[in-house]
Amino acid sequence: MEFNLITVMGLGYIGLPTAAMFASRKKEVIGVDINEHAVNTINSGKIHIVEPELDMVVHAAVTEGYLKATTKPSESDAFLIAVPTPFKGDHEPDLSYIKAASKAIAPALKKDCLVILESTSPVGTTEKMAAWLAEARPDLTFPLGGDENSDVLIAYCPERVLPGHVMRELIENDRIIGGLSKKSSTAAVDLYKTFVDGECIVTNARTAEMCKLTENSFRDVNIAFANELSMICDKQDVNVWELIALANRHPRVDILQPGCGVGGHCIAVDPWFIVSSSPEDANIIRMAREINDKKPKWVVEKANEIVKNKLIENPALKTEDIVIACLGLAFKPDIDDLRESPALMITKEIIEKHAGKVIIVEPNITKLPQDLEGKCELYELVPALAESDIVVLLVDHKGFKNLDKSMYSDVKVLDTRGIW
Ligand code: SAJ
Repeated sequence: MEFNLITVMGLGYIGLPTAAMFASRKKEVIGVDINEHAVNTINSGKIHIVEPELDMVVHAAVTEGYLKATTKPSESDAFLIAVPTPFKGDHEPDLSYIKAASKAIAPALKKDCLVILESTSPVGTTEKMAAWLAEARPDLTFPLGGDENSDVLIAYCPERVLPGHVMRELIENDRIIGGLSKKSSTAAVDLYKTFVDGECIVTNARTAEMCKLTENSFRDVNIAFANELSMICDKQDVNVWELIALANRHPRVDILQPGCGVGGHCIAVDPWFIVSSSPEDANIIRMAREINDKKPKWVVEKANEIVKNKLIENPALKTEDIVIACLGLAFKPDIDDLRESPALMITKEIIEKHAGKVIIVEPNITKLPQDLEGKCELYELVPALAESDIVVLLVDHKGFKNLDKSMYSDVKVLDTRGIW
């Protein structure tokens, strides 16, 4: 099938790169977002998020007239929904953004158009979306129950790109495509082949939904294993990083790296979608979430212990004399994204608990987040190491690696990433 006019609902970390990618292949693309600031920024050829190479591709697409942003969808050959699916207070998935996007596109649907859901979703969401669309458009037929002759085609195709490498991974990664009918899957493959060099593998929608949740849960469980090991090894006086490097020499062992916790909008969220739909059976998956969520508290306690030990070693010292430097605020290395960052959580806790000065080093930002202003100071690495008594290394940013040991020989180090 040929798709010349494509609408992308949601212009965030996934929607905007995807829209730009179609536009770079000379497809006419309409990007829709409820955030007017994002819409205006994109229409001026700029971007409102940080992702390497995205700015160039968006600028070219807008300048050449292939990409336009707006707040309301209109008729299209294909609609892609890439809106957030957060969870609510009780870890239940919040599908309200998908429902709102479905309602918004319903009036613009026409015979033979294709609707694709890309948002990470609990199993059964694509069927729900089809039912919402069917309710809004009784004049059209939908592939509910696998109808191969439906007017509208519907498929689920999860995004699986790694922040920081989105533009490359969008092209290279394989895609899992789960149509509600075979015809829907074939149409979705045709659409993605516009820019995807990886394989487009067809399955049903429920399996595709579960596949995305499984990928991120797999990583979460594996990180939890490493984090649990790190806490065990701390008590047993074993260097966990040496241990993991040695165990990984076994041909069938491949342990991930412990850290200060698991952050971001994906790995720390998606496993809960499995837990909330199968609470009786999803034991390892739930426990992994709990272990990874516990790790930041463990780091704060360790930092506290170091302060206490310093005071015992030197009774003349007062808590307020001790300077703590927190290295890294981002949720992972070499990005500026502080959303759901365990490093940020830990830093805030340390600031709250510690009576002395707290210094922050985060080379990827130029200004402290508003709620930290006045409570701590943003430093460059070298003066931070010179001024502090305790260093809590939270993120393995490039700039923190391969330092000369003499730079931190006088400070007590809590290295949560094992790079020092
Ligand atoms: N982390 C560790 N130890 C490790 C690896 C990661 O502590 O060995 C931590 C990171 O520091 C970070 C968190 O885990 O706080 C998540 O980082 P990440 O790089 O593992 O993943 P994300 O959240 O940036 O992207 C993930 C990817 N999923 C998988 O690798 C299975 C990406 O491919 C998905 O597209 C993305 O989630 C998503 O959007 O779902």
